Amino acid sequence: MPSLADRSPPILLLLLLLLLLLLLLFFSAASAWKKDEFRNCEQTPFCKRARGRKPHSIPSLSAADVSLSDGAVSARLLPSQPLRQATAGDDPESDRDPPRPLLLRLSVYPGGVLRLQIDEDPSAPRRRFQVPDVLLPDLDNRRLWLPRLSSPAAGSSSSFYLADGFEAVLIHDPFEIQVRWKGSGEPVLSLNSHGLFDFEQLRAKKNDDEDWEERFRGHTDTRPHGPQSISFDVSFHSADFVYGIPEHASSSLSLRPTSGPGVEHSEPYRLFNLDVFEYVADSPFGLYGAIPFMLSHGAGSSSGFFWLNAAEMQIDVLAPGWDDPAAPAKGRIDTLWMSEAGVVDAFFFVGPEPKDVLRQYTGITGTPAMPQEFAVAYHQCRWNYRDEQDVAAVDAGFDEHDIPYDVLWLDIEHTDGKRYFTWDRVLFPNPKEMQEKLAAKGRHMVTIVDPHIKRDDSFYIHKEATERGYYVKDATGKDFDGWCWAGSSSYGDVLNPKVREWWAEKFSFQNYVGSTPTLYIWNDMNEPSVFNIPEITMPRDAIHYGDVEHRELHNAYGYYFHMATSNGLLKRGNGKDRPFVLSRAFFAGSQRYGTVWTGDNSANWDQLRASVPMILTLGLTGLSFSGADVGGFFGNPEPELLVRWYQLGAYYPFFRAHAHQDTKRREPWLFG
Ligand code: MIG
Repeated sequence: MPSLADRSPPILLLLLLLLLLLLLLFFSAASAWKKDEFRNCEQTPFCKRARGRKPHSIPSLSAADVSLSDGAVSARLLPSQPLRQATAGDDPESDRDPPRPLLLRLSVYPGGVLRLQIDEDPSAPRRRFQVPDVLLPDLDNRRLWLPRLSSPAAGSSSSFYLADGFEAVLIHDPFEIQVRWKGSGEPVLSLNSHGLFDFEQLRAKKNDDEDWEERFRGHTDTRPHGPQSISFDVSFHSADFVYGIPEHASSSLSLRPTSGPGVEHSEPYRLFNLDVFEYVADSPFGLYGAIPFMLSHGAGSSSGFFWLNAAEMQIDVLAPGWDDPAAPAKGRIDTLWMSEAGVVDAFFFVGPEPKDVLRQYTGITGTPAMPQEFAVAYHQCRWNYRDEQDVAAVDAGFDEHDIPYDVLWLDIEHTDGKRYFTWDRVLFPNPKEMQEKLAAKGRHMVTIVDPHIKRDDSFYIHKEATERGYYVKDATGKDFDGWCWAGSSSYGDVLNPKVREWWAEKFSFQNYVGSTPTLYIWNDMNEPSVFNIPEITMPRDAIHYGDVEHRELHNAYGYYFHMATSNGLLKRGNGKDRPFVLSRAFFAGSQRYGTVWTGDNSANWDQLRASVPMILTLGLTGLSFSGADVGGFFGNPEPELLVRWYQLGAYYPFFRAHAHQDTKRREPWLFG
C-alpha cells in the first residue's frame, strides 16, 4: 500500500491543475463579454425613470375632441386633472412646463391592423423623427375609411370597426386603447391600461445650468434637445407566452419575464444595435439588430404589437403580479415599452392565429425577398481565404471529397487596406478569372463591403463622399471621423436617399472593378461599429440628413445600408438578377433586402443551442432567411460539435460555415 508521502505529489499536482483551471476560467470569463462596456438600464436615465414608476402613479392624460377626420380617428391628449399634483419628487426631469396637447390618430388597415400615432403638435420646437422607408409604400392607399364612431351615452369612450369580429376602442379618461372581440367584448390587446404612458415633450432649457448632457465611460453625449423619451404599457390578453423583439441570445424561444415577482434581477430586453464582442448565450442584452415587434400566444388566440421607432428601446416583460402581488393576472402578459426618442407609431395585430399575426405584420413591413436558389444552399466562409491559390484549393477540396457547396466567401483581408470595392493586388491579382472559374462549376462568390470608408484622399469613394457632403456629421458639424478596420474612417449618411443612390452605383460592374455577375455582397459592421466610441458605435449626437440625430435612427442605420447595397445589386443586373446581400445589422423590414446572420457566436454547445431560438425568433418577426455561423465563430470546435453543427445548420434557412481568423482551419474534410 503506498504511503501518504507517495501519494502527495499527485495530490499537489491535482491542486495545481485545479488552480490552473480556475485561473483559466477566470481569464476566459474576463476576456469574454465585457459587460461594463455597455450601458445598463440604471445608467440610462430614460430607462431608469420609466422602470421606476408604479402603475397609475403619474398624472394621466385624457382624450379630448375625439372625432373622425379623413376616415381616421383623431383626438388631443390633455392632462386629466389640473397639473401640479403628485409628481415623483426625486425625478428631476418630471418638473416640466405644462404640456402642450399631444395629437393622437387611430387608423385601420385591412386584415386586422390598428395603427396608433401620437406626436407633439406643430408648435413643438422641433420635429420629432418618424422612421421613413420601412412601411410599405402603398400602405396609405390601403387604409380603410372609417364611416362612423360609436360612443355610449355617457361619452366615456369611442369605438369603431377594426376587422370582422374585432373592434377598437379609445377610452377617453384616462386615455386607453383597446382591441376587443366584438361579440364578447373581451380585450385582445390594450395600451396604457396601467397608466404608464409618458411622453417627454421637447422644450427649451429652463435655465442655463440645467444639465442635459449624459456621460458614459469618458464620453459626453451633448443631448442638445434634452429629454424626449416615450414609454407605455402594452397588455396581451389571453396570452400565456410572448415572443419576438430580436435580437437577443437566449436558450428559450418565449421571452422570460424581466421584472416582477420571481425575477431576481434582470435588465429589460434592450434593442440597440451593437457590435458585441463574444456575446453570452443567454442575456436580454441587445445584439446587432432590432425588430420592435412582439407576438403573444395563448389557449385563446395570438396577437401582435409593433412599435416603429428606431431609437434605443428597452422592453420589460412583466411577471404576473408585478402590479398587484396579491392578485397576479392569469392568462395575461403585461409589457413596458421605453424609447429614448421618436414618436408613437404603433401597430396592433388582432391575429387570431399565429400565421394571421405574421400576415398582418408583413402586410405593413413587407414579406421576405425571394432568394436565389444558390443562396439557400451551403456557403463556405472564413476570415480569411488568403489568396487565389487558397480559394482554388478550398474549391477543389469540396470536389475531391464530393461535398456539395455553392458559394465561397471573402472577408475583409481580400481588399486593398480595407478600402471596400478594391482587391489586394498581391493576394488577388485576377479576381475576375477567379470568379469565372467558380462560375464555370455553377458556383458563386461573396465579398464583404462594410460601411466605414477609409479617410484616404487617394481613395475615390472617400473623395466623392467628402466633396458631396455625403458623410454623417459629428455634433460640431464636421464629417464624423471614427476608428474601424480601415483606421480613421467616415460613414455614409444612408438615411439620405441620394446617398443610398450614390452607394448603389458603386456596385455597377464598371465601378466595382474586378466584380462579375456571379459576385454577391456581405454587409458587416453596419450597426454601425465604431471602435473608439463607448459601446462601439456612433455617438448619439452625430447628425444625419434632415438634422436628424443619430439617437433617433440608430437602430435603422444598418437597414438603410443593407437597402442601398441590395438596390445596388438590383441596378447592376438591370433589375433582372435577384440580389443576395447578407447583413449583420437589421431592423423591421430588412426581410425585403436580404439575409441576416446572428454575428460572432462561439464554438460551444450553449451557442449551438441558442442559435435555434434566435433563428426561430427572426422567422417569427418576418426575417425568415437567417442563419448562425456553423461551427461557431470564436474558438475551435471539437469534431463532435462541428458535426452536430453541420447537422443543425442544414436546417438553418441560411447555411454558412464561418470562423475567426485566429481559429484552426476547419474545412469539413479536415476532421476525418
Ligand atoms: O470585428 O470581417 O461578424 O463575421 O469575419 C470583426 C471580420 C469584424 C465581424 C463579423 C465576422 C467577420 C469579421 N467581422
